[in-house]
Amino acid sequence: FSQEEIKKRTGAYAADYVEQGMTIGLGTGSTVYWLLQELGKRVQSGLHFRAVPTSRQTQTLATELGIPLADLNNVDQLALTLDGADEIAPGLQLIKGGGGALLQEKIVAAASKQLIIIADENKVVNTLGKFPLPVEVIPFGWKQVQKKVMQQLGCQLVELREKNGGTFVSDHGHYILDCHFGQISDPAELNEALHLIPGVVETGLFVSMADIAVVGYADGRITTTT
Ligand code: DER
Repeated sequence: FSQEEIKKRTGAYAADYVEQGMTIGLGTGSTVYWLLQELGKRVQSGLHFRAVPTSRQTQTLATELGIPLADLNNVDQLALTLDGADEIAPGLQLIKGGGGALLQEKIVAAASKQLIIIADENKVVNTLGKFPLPVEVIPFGWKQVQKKVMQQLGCQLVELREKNGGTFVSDHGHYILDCHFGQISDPAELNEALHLIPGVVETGLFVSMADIAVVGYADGRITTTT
């Protein structure tokens, strides 16, 4: 199967986690895109649930598909959140944020009883860090954060994310620094160190947050890891 077909199969497979009457979190990205397509079909066939989106992109797509939305401030706890990831390491430690939605994704994930990650096999790694770690920062003085990540945390390359020839701005008006650590041996420690830098809003390190990873493979297998 092609990567897109793997994403489609994995996204559709994960729709089974959504049960009648649930209020859930809906992630962001190209794998979640296919989950949404499947959930849209099931809504047409009578499945009732409500969803808190993790980005404007997901909110728009969910609305187009007839998926009822909920405001996180009207919810005590979400039954589960289904979301993608950029890297999945042992212990289900994650790097997320490739799609630029990490802040809202982490808030929604933290409000959920369960975080279920859906991904293709390319996301599974032994150690985090080959994928540049997204760090969401306030625009004011972002170069100070860049300098500290390089000088204090020893990151060789820290790039301000660009989009369509300009600086990328997140749904919440922030910038993203993509930090090329190469290898992150202690995600928890790095996450804490980053949060101590004034101007850092959130990081793409989802440490001990995921409960299940649903991974699709080119040979057609779909595995579920807890
Ligand atoms: O930004 C994110 O964390 C998204 O979940 C995204 O990176 C997932 O990647 P995908 O588009 O390959 O599913």
